[in-house]
Amino acid sequence: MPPKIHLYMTPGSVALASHITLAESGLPFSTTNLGAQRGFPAKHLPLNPKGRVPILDLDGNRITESPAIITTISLLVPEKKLLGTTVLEQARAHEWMVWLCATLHAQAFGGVFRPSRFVGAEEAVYDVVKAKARETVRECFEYIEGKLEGQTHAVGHVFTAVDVYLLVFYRWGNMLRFGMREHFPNYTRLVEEVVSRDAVKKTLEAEGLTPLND
Ligand SMILES: N[C@@H](CCC(=O)N[C@@H](CS)C(=O)NCC(=O)O)C(=O)O
Repeated sequence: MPPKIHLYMTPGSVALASHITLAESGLPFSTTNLGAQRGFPAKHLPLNPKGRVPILDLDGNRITESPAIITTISLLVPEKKLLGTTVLEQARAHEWMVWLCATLHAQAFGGVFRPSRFVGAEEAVYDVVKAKARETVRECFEYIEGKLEGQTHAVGHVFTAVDVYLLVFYRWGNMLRFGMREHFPNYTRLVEEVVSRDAVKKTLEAEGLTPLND
């Protein structure tokens, strides 16, 4: 019997990576939108005391943190090789995911979207924090662009869930007007291929999103 899987998410958030990975897995699952666009609703804190989406419920066990959720889904369908085939590819996939989660998401985008997490109520310096964070986002995009030079995908030469995780931040880059297509052609080529996949199209449609948010 397949596991009972439920994903708590919010459209367009980082939960999109877990949502698409579930769709790619072919496993049956259901979703609930927790409405965390402008902050995690306090009434849902019992689901995740850290106050974040995504949350994966697997047979009654709740799993948080995108890299852990994506790894869990990948382990449920080993034949799909959602995080690569060889030991080295899987190591690279985790290397990417940890960096995307801790540096690009939490540090860089965190500073742009939530400067209060860095300087508390010091509103007078929010713009300074945001400007520095935007610079860090750009540096991260440049790093990604360089890593994708001569590479069809983030890991090896085939699709992995890392490509989907990268799609989330490309869409945010367009939202923040980073000129993604103009400045990051390798990154653009990758995400254009990602959004042509059936599972990705289906998930974007289910979340009510345009593919690249441009
Ligand atoms: N480290 C977590 C971070 C998740 C996260 O920051 N989610 C955001 C949406 S993109 C959220 O729930 N924000 C609610 C809030 O900041 O109050 C992960 O990678 O899953």
